[in-house]
Amino acid sequence: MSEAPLISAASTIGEVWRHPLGNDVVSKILMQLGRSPRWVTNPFVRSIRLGSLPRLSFGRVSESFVETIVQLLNQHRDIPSASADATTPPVWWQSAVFYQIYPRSFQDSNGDGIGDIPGLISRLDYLQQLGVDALWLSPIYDSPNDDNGYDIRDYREVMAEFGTMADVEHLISELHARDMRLVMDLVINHTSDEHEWFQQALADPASQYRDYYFFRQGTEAPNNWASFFSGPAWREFAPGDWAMHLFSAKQMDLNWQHEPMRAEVFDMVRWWLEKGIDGFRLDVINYISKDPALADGDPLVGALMKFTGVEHYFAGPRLHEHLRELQSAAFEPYGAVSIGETPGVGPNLGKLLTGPDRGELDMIFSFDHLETPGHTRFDDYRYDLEYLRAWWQDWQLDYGATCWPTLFFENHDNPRMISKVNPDPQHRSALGKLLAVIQLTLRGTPFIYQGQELGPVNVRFSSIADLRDVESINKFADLKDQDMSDAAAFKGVLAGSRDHARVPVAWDATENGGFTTGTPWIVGDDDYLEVNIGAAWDDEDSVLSAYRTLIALRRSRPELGLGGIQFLDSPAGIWSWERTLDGATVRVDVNLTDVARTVPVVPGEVLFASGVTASESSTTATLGAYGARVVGM
Ligand code: TEU
Ligand code: CA
Repeated sequence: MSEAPLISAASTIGEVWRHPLGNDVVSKILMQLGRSPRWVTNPFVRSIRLGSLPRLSFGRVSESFVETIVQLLNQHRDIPSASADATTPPVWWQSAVFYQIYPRSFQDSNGDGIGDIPGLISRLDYLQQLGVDALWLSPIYDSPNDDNGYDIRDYREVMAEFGTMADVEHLISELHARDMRLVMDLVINHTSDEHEWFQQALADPASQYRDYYFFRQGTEAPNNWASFFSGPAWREFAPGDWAMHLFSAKQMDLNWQHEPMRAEVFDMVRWWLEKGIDGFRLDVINYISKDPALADGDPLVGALMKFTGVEHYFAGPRLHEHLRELQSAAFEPYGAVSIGETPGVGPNLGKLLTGPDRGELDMIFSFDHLETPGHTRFDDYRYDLEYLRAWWQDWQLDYGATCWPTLFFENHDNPRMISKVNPDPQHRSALGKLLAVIQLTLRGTPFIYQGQELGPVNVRFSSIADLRDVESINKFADLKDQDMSDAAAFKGVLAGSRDHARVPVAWDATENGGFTTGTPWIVGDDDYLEVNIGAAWDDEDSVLSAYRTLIALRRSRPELGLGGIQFLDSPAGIWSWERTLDGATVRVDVNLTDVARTVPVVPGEVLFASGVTASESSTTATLGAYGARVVGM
């Protein structure tokens, strides 16, 4: 593996731009600022030396910022390999279609208003008939549910509300009996503060478990890092005794520098893989290596990235080492798939995490396509699909040349995509089908989030009392502390609340959408009366039927799975590509806008069409607002 030149204060911005991680970091900063790369690639700026930035910026760029960038880039000097290992045989997860289950809201079986494993098992026939190949199951381990299971109290016990270990083993066998697979969620960046390890560390400062976490002593927090869920990333458990939590105050970060902790994690992973599950999605896995100095976060980086301190852990010094150890100690022996959730990771670091020659992860979820430049999830704005085109086309051709992309618009952490693009109800169905076509015909592995197949929209929550998510509730309290009114604080949370995706799945038009006979743990609105799986299943024109058709197409047309991809020149607002394998070609044309546009008629069999009408001339067709067409050539 060749290495990028060492970076120093004497390095120019141009040299940083040519550094793999440097390019990712500068691109991310430009994206946050909503600026073009020309801002840094022009001859003047690219010749500026890092060490001159504090002076040229009149101190806005600090010396510590320069030191942090230099250190970060020199910790990741590997240059991603430019050639895919063509001999790598295709693996199941490349052509599979995944479906993410948030079990708390999928199907309740015992009337307590909380989804559970038996309820999920009762819906496996539906998932098999929809055509999905594998499930990603959000955490089901014992947890106090401060963050709905992402705060694990016991990795080897099943959360009581979800059922028993026997239920989980039954789920595994039922899935395998249907030739489907199970990927579970693994949260090993942190545990609940109620985990035995943490409790022992609290009870006895001389405990062996003390070094499993980041405990520090002092009269104030050890540094200025911010939590993703508001407030500082440190909690004072006893006077002068602090522990780190990047997320909620009950999610305590594990110290991956400590080998005995790593060994226990690897043992637990093997224990689950021994039960026959097929792999894991790894929660915020790029955060596990913290810069040992735990230095203060740079104020400018904190302002840009919204979370002070993130530069000291989003890609820490031993990240690759830890991932290789996890892979070789736990995943490789079982041939298990590893899917990293990697917030903030760009294409070049992504290649270093998933390159076939790296031995670290198989796939990653990067999130930079989910918000357009200059926006955060909590901004109420209209998402321009032209940005999706630019960002994903680049990832498909650059990252995708040697690594295997993931394709998703939604998950349990994000509001519904249709509402971000265009909340006008007249476009809901067309937009739902458009997103399905994009997600299921680009190159990579699609991850459909539960309910997405209905063409869902955000929930008409009316007040903070309707919300359950710790991130939303903490953010509301934060805004209230800034003297906002309840209404203004709620407005500041609503657009980005993760609860839009966490209301129960709408199975039918009966009470609670058939999710529960009890009182749901979270209540959505009455959208389920019109839009639900039972009604949509029998409606050939529904978004669900589009998903079912397109998933079946991926099976009948291998070029949509492992095939190559070529993007075609197309008129404004139209995005076109071809997928090819062994001489077979599928062409896709989509209209990214809410106005009708013409596309050329192409010879072949129309495999899917949404909003397509013939036009006067025999050589062109019309794609209506958010229309889409898939042709087998
Ligand atoms: O999410 C981490 C993550 O990237 C998002 O939570 C994001 O950081 C957050 O919404 C702030 O914008 C994973 C899980 O998917 C999420 O559900 C958990 O809350 C989080 O980690 C902590 O485990
Ligand atoms: Ca239940």
